[in-house]
Amino acid sequence: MERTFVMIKPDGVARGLIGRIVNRFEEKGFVIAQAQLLYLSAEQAGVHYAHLKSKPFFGELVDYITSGPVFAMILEGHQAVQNARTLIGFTNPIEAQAGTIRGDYALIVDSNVIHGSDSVENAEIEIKRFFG
Ligand code: IDP
Ligand code: MG
Repeated sequence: MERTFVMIKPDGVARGLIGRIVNRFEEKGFVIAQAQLLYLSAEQAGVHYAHLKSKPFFGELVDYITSGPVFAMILEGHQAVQNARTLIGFTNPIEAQAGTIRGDYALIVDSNVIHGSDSVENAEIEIKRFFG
């Protein structure tokens, strides 16, 4: 069964959305294989977002993702990576459709509530990074 890595970001945790977001993944049919509240170090954040290092918002992104605890999960299911990305919605909440997590719970790309791995390969790398 395919696995993916999903993480409710500090804004989602602070707004009390863990239960509602976990519920959506459960209703969709995913199995929650592991879950854990954790803090990202600045170093971990830099590695996780290495593909965005050249962007002008990189510093703010690292500050944001390390600003409080995140709720990290390993989800299992059929084509878990793509199914989770579809449920999460587009990166920019303005483009994310209603019914998706970002479409329903976020207004702005700077704080878009949730992360989901973008490929099977990256999912395995991120699972290793955050769950060892
Ligand atoms: P993804 O999270 O949908 O995979 P990525 O392009 O990998 O999107 O970007 C990672 C994260 O970086 C986004 O979820 C968002 O938190 C942040 N981000 C992306 N683009 C911007 C931007 O233009 N301004 C501020 N933050 C951004
Ligand atoms: Mg990404």
